[in-house]
Amino acid sequence: VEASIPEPQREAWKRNQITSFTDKDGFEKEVVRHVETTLARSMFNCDEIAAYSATSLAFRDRLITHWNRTQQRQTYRDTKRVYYLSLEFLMGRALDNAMLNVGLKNVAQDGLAELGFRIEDVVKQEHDAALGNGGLGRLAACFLDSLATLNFPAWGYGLRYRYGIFKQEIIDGYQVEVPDYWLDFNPWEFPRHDVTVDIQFFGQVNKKTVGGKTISVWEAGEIVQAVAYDVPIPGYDTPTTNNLRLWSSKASGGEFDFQKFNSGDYESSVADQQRAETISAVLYPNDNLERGKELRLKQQYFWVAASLYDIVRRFKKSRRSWNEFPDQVAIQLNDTHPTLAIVELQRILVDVEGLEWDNAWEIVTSTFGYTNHTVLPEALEKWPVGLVQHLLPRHLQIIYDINLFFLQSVEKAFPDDRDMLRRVSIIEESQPKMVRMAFLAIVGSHKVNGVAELHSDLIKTTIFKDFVEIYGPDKFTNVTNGITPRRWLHQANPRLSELIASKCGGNDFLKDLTILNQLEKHVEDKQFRKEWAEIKYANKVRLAKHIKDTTGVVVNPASLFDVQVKRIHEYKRQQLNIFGVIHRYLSLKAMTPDQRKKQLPRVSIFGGKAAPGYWMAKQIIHLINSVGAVVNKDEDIGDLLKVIFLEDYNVSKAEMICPASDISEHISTAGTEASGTSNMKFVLNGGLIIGTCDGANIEITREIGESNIFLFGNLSEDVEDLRHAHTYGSHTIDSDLDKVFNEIEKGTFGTPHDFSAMIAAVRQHGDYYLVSDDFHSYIETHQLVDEAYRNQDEWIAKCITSVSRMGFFTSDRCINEYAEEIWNVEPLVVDRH
Ligand code: Z15
Repeated sequence: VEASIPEPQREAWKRNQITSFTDKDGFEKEVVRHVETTLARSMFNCDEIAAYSATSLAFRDRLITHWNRTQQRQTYRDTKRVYYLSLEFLMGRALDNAMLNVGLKNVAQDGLAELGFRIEDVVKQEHDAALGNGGLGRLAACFLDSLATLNFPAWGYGLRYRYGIFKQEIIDGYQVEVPDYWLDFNPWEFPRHDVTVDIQFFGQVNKKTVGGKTISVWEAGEIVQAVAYDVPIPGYDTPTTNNLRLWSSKASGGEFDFQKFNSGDYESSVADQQRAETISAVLYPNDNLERGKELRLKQQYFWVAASLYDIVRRFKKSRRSWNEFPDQVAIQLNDTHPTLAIVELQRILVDVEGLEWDNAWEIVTSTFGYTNHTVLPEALEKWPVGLVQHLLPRHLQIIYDINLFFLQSVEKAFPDDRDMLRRVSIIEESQPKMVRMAFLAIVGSHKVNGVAELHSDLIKTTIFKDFVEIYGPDKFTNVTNGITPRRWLHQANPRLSELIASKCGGNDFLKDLTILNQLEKHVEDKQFRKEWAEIKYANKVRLAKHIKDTTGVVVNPASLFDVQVKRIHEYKRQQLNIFGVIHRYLSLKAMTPDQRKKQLPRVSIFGGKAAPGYWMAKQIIHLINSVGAVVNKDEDIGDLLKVIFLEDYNVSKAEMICPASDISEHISTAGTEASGTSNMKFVLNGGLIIGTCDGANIEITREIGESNIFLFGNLSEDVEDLRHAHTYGSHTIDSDLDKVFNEIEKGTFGTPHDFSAMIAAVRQHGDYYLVSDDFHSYIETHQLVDEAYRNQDEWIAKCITSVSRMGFFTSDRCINEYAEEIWNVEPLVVDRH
């Protein structure tokens, strides 16, 4: 690597190489230096925020030297790289993670203590980086952690939103959205004002003849500049530090359009600037829903075009032939949001680089892989042809050509099936015509994967059935999701991690999670069970304190903590949960005081954001809060039932909540939740699950054993028939659920009219999510949970056994599967310095 520096200067550079701190004294020096110089404050004026900032800067400096070495090594070796394109990266906090991954948290803890700070308080000063909605964005963040930990040469590419997912406040029981301005001070990013790309929009396509060849030239109507911001991603216990590159938009040609400015058109030059900055201003707050807004399409193209320009520029440095592109570059599309990358690469190769169409297309399809994350029809992206034509005129032409060649090949293979062409066409012949992005992603990729076994089977037999016939089954594969045990066990639950390490021969399990299976031989160890139970209890005490501080409600940590935290969505069925809670409340109310004394106390904990435009989801939040308001002050009930809605659920709250759960709810209508990943987080933290046979719940059951999970409800294969029966047969509602509805309608939980739509969805509108069909089984299964929890010793044994069998669900395993089956890339280990 050093050979790239000219001989005469090499010695001076080497002599002055930065050495990062390794001990407490070195760390303290760095903190004090940053407080005094970078932050221009003094020791008399250093509060917790300054201590957080200086600590972060000290670690950032350290990461960036590792980052430099990692990048140099990757460039020098010129191996194949992976590019993970995702519109969302739900990173959470960086400092705690950086300290643990680098292995210097203890050093920082001691150093901060000497300087007068508690590390827990310092860490809490950090604002979550919340550039994502839910599971999809958090998966991308876990993947970055695993890619770095496993030493893969990999980059993430995303958008640097000025506003991430909104902050949720609960006012009078309703969700209120507050903007999340998080960039005030962010020590974790490096602006690269020298890494910019001009991105064009609108305009028209002209034909030009160059050397007897006709080429298409896209003349821009608007140009916006993309500026790179780099976020270092440290691997755990390795010097590898990868890069997440986020693009920010600004007006091209400096602050203003000087021509307009000088000619006196000040207002319009300011307006141009604002229009440019709007592109990366805000994350769309919908999870599992696409609304087809022009600005969203602009975001997608802006990000994809800047990323591809960057990737191609890097490839060109190695002066290889274009046919080697897929040997050097693997691009993974996280859902269909970056699908335009397929079209953009084809455009670059054909229009700019002058390759023949077929040659270019071979390169393109060998480069891309596409991950599907949902079968919900409302989440599948479709863009009106007219909008694409207007914004990206050349891309629409290319899409039409891709479709033409694709349909010609289909016609050849299936000459008698006219309807097949209509069904698989990338262009839906509707009014207006639409571009089907998932179909474009399939046609332009060499592999398509789902995110859990059931989900991967479902896409093959339902939404992508025809494509399995066309391409054969091998193009479609499964990579079951996973989570990083570094953040979700070691960081979130340090005491449990330490206890596990003491039984598993140290911290190696954090890099090879299958080592957890060594816990199983200790299940019978009484002392071990006791320590395990104590840790769970302490985690519950911490959550109880948070509940008291944020809601004023006092909960008893000895109660069973029953948790459902995730985005609020009808398919995830928080309504089933709250109806179940009401059923429990009514049962308790109907008991004599003596009977009540025998009941198990429970705390039902909810959390999650509703998309601002999702009215029904907001009604569900309101019902949960309304039930809480009644139940929590009912003196007949006392500790037997509390209902809590935790405000502003996010990654850092999840890190506190997961370790404190006894049972968590993953109760989506069968066939609707592609995978789910919080199910894995809860089990890994020693909690059990109540869930449906859906997504990764099925594989969790296979791994941990049926006796360690509470499954209920109808199966995915029966859903269609049940829905049909609701609509065309006579639809009778479960009698217990009917009583719940009647109670709501009596006004027990406030103005009944507020909740009439939720009830009508079940009674009158076909109960699409099968709430009534699954209600009885749900209630019965909760009774089994109560009974099981009474036997604490057995319960703890189930928890330990489950954790010991969770090795499969590390995102390290996923990344290795992607690397082998889809990307064909190998790790590149960087020397330790
Ligand atoms: C999202 O968070 C998920 C899928 C989507 O299509 C969109 Cl737009 C957002 C989630 C799935 O709902 C969840 O089941 C899965 O675990 C997660 O993606 C990661 O694959």
